[in-house]
Amino acid sequence: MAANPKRVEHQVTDKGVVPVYATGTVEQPWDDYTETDHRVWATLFERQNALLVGRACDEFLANQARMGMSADRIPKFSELNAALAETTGWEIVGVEGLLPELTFFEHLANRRFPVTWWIRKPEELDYLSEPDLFHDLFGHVPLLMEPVFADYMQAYGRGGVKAHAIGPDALTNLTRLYWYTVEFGLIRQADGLRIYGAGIVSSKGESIHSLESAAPNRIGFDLERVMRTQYRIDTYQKTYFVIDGFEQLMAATAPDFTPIYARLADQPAVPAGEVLPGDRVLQRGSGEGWASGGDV
Ligand code: HBI
Ligand code: FE
Repeated sequence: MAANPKRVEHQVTDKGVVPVYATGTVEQPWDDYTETDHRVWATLFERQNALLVGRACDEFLANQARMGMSADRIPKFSELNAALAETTGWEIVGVEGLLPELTFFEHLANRRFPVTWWIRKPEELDYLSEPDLFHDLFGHVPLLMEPVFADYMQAYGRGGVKAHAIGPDALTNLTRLYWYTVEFGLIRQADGLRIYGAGIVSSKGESIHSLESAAPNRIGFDLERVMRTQYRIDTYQKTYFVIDGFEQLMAATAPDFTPIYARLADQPAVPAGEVLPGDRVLQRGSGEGWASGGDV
């Protein structure tokens, strides 16, 4: 059994004490995965794909198939890297788990996506405290085959390196953008709303909740609104932001963020469940089941 890596240190952040792993990359120990590891992958893969037809955006499912991901076995990073190399030039690198922010940004800025090498245990199927192989590989990697989204991810990494030099408030603004797009973003297709966020597509409950529940707000994407908005790390999101296409997301985030950070510094953060007068409201949530405290 591929044991979970030893945690090398912990970082005190505004989200509490989080484990921070070594910053190095590791080879995927594919031969060490056990039948249990492969069965966890197969169970999650089959369950999610059954849910995601009609819920995930077209690009997600098409690229998952195109790169040859299946339920049979945990995919080999080397095989997926061959598909990525000939489409968008992205590369999967194995890591122990969460990386220091700057290290993470530097990988993205160089078209490297860090994927945790170990997969959750059978008893952790539905909840995990940190990203594992299934979240990273199943959730994040297929869209790295989509050229415009691949460009967005690299631009995000470059922005992260710059934000890291500016200071913690800029980093907070930028992390919110990552959270409400890369992790929990929704996209409008001709045939309706679909999911593109990795945190949603890798979660059984949130794949349904994000599109079909009356509880959350669904609001049209606006860059500065998103960068001001707090989010949830322990429950479903209270608000989902909707883009009209990956081109819109890329265009919206093309300008230099420095003046935006300066403008946002004078504005209060927006609580996760709030609706503002200028919002393009697709659904004003009922708020049913919302936890009162805990926005970060
Ligand atoms: N490290 N391996 C890994 N994966 C992530 O998604 C990740 C990270 N470190 C920091 C981080 N994400 C977030 O804080 C980003 O918003 C930077
Ligand atoms: Fe993620």
